[in-house]
Amino acid sequence: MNSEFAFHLIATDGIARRGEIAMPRGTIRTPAFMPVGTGGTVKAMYLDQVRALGADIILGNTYHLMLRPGAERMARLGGLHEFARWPYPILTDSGGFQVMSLSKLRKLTEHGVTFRSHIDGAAYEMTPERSIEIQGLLDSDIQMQLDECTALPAPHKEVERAMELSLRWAERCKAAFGVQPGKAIFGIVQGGDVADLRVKSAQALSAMDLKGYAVGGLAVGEPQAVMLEMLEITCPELPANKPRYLMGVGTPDDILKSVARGIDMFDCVMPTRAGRHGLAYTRRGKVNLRNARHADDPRPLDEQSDCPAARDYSRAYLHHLVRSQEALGAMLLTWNNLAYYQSLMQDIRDSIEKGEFTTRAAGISENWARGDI
Ligand code: PRF
Repeated sequence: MNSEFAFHLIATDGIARRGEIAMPRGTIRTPAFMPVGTGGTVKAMYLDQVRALGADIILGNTYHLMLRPGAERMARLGGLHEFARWPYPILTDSGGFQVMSLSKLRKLTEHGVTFRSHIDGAAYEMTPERSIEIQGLLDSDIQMQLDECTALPAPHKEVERAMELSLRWAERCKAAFGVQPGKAIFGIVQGGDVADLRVKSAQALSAMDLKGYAVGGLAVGEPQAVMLEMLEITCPELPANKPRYLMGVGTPDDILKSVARGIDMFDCVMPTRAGRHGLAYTRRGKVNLRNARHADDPRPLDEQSDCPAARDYSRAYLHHLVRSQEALGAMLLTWNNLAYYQSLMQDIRDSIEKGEFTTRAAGISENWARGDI
């Protein structure tokens, strides 16, 4: 445990990095996958289970929590850790991305963004200062700057405007955050699919000397090759001694390829959302449990897994639960999927330490390509 936020590298293997972020509420082993706990819950999971799978940190969303139950109420109730019974680190997204994707009647100015709640239509204003204030009321350990993420494809001028605005908002968020040794604020690189804009954004943010950096504005409609090219351009511009977080990514293949390009942290709704839709992630790829071919299959998803959901229940039973829309179906598949993602990250961390990341990544991909058996 550390009284201050401190990142250090334990090993590197090519560009891949194995590190550790020490914080007052716990240590985050990187590369890390952060399960998404949007509204104070990792859907269909007990947080004790999430912890037991090896998650060192979870993600919460400013946008959802400000609307319901409300940031000031959360603060009165002792903050998000106390509210949700998760005493370990929490990273919160700043709200801009969700305002743009979920709310109605948005109006964006230099000052901030006004919008109507997707829940009851009530009017709100989000500014860089308010976003940091809310993340403080939630008692978030790693806070994200307010940014504007441009969906791709987009005109160059539009990508440039949003990137420049995000830089000015980063300065305002940094000022609003002030000095909090045990906590961190991360900047977010924008710049769409334009190499020059990515470089400019990464350099300007690096000069602000924030405690970590996210790469935003990717996995928003562009091909994977474009995302990887942007990482190849962006990561070398970021300081080597600070953590790098790729927001909202991704598939196991995206994660392997992004670690190979220098990314340390990930979050994605994929394992949790897929679990609620009858999809299982396994060493041998994705299995759609809705499919009739599982109706008579007594085999578990993965007899070698440590996770009871993967090891102890038949595919026939999981198929039955999914088809009957039973809550337990979503619970077991989410458990299985998060177990798979956390074991993937453990595998990645171990292989970087051994200097075997490239070979191991190829092996994981090969097992996926071979498919379900
Ligand atoms: N900005 C913020 N949150 C995000 C993104 C972003 O660009 C993305 C893009 N993949 C996911 N979540 N603030």
